[in-house]
Amino acid sequence: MAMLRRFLLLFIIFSMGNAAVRQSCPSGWSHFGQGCYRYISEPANWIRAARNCQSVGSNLASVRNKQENNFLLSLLPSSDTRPWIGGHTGVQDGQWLWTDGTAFLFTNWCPGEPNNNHQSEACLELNFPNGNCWNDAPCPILKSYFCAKRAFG
Ligand SMILES: [Ca+2]
Repeated sequence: MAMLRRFLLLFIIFSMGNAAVRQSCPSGWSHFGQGCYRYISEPANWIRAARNCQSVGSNLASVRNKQENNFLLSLLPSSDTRPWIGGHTGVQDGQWLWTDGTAFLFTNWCPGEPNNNHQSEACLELNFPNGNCWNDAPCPILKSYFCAKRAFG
């Protein structure tokens, strides 16, 4: 009976351990709020970056508030790194969407942006210089990027 009790106790502890793991993120991903985030340093154009994120069960990161924006900035290897995130206006000029389908509500545009310079800027880069703010940039440019997916549990 004591043996059985010990076994049950171990089983419960083990189960709780698993539950705790389920709340977090896979190895190599950083946890914030309900999400897991990964900075990919290998440069890619925006569409390739989006597809690379999809290939590992994620999307290019969406940014829903200032805290999430600051969290992504904190993961950058240097203050002048300007990665892609999931915002795009590829369907209709000026109509911004996130690749993960969430509503495009919060914005952190730099002054004068998005300017769709030369009518060729349909993708969103984080951390434009002099303000750590957002800029619309040409999608074919090769950049590092952020993937994001929901945390387990
Ligand atoms: Ca721009």
